[in-house]
Amino acid sequence: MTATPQYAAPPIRTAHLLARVPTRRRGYRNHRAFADPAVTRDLARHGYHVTDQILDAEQVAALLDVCTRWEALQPPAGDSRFRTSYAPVHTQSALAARAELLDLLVPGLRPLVHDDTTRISPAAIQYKPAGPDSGLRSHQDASLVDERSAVGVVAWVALTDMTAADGALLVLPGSHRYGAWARVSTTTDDFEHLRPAIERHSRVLPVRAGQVILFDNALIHGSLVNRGAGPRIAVSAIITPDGMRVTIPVAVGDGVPTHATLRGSDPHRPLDEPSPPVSEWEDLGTIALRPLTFGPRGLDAACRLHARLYPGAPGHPMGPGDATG
Ligand SMILES: O=C(O)CCC(=O)C(=O)O
Repeated sequence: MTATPQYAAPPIRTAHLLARVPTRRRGYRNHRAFADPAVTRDLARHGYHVTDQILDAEQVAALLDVCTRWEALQPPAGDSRFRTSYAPVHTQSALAARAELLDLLVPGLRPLVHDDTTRISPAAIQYKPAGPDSGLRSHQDASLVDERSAVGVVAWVALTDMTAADGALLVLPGSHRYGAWARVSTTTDDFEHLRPAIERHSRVLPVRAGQVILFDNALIHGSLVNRGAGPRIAVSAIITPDGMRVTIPVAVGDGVPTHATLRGSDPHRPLDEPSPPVSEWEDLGTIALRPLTFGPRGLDAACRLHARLYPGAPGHPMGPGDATG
């Protein structure tokens, strides 16, 4: 028998979701990050924004070359599971890829942001082979900043054209509003019992190579099985307020985490120096995580309320052949 986790913080219930749907995240007012006000408006409203073409064909080709060389260095895989250079991040090939993303991707994304207020850090290659295991279940990424007053945004850049059939990104509009709780990095099955509700309300985001999807770090997201003929390839970067340290909660103990150690990066570390492993970042103390006790009906109600208050979320619903796994 497994012990019941002892949480030290009150649970997140349906009432939290419903109260948060109409509440704007303060970070979008506190930080002037994006050059185009439509980007901030969509991020604040829905939790994501799909840009027009940002990278040109030459930039896309150069980044594809980085991804292809990284992939060739990976141990052979016997399945079609999603692969990222983020984990493990300290291999030689991941460090080399990160350095190249810094040179090639970060300058390409600069036109999107106000340079004087915003830091863009290279993150990872997101490589999805074609095949039945390639879906990525909906999840949240670890929080990167204190989301009560700030926002962290992922810039996810398509390097191949993609429709639902090629493993496009899937996002749950509005989930960044009620989902801004302290989160550890995990793609465990926290949301498995919510999957039908998540997928009913999620939007598929088809894009062409060179387009960028900006999404709030709290957004519930995943990606579809790649039913195409070749790999679906993307790269990502992290956008945070300049001068603000990145803070990542790292789970304490085994099993379902109830607490996390908050680890803080050095905000003055130059971007061209590789970051040490998160376990070596400054220990900022222990924080309590909150159990998620809402069920599919609560999530369903929050999604319906969001759609009523903020209609027109970009993207289209999942089709009958689309799956995350
Ligand atoms: O590239 C994908 O398919 C998923 C990306 C993702 O989940 C992430 O960047 O956190």
